[in-house]
Amino acid sequence: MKMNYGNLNLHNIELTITAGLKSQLIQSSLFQIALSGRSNVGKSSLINTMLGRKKLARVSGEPGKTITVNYYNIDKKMFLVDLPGYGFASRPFSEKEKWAELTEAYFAQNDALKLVLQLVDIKVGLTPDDITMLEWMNFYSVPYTIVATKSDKLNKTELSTAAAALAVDKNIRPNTEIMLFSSLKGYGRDELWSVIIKKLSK
Ligand SMILES: Nc1nc2c(ncn2[C@@H]2O[C@H](COP(=O)(O)OP(=O)(O)OP(=O)(O)O)[C@@H](O)[C@H]2O)c(=O)[nH]1
Ligand SMILES: [Mg+2]
Repeated sequence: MKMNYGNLNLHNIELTITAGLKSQLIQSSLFQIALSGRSNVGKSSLINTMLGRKKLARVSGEPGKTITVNYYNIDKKMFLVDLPGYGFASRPFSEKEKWAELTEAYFAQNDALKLVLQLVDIKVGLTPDDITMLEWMNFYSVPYTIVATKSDKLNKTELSTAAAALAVDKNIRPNTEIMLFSSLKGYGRDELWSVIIKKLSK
């Protein structure tokens, strides 16, 4: 498993904070790459795959349990930030409120945020909540790339059809990169790291 990308040494990683309160959000100039997506889309699995660890980020059977912003410090050079998942229709209203409050606070005046990796389950496609999230990022000019997760669930033909549909979807900013990813198979890892490294060196 490759553990060096650019000048990042992936052996040097720590979960700095699991922030459940606005006051715990990190105010630092260290670059941030954030992961956004609905509960169960595969955010934690992607973090484990990207960082080359099996159990650093908790992979949950039950979605939407903890509403926290998790900051992973990568070799003291950047943060990979796991944002709380959305789309938990059956969860209580108080949780949705907490999600909105924390997420809005995270995005507010965050100059350190270089890119959002917007995760979309390739088999499910865009959900209404994904569309709301995209509209919001479009409006605020937040830079994002689409990462199609669980790509192992489709065969080659289905995969190219689904990716082509995303590429022309009007909810996604024109010319947005659509990256295919699978934590199960480990593919897309090198490609995603090269996107991150490119952003960091800008
Ligand atoms: N087939 C397949 N399953 C995956 C993949 N990535 C994640 N999963 C499964 O999807 C489920 C949710 O994965 P998580 O990584 O916990 O998803 P999450 O987005 O972090 O979910 P929350 O933390 O609840 O918001 C788990 O059962 C994973 O095993 C993948 O690449 N392929
Ligand atoms: Mg998770």
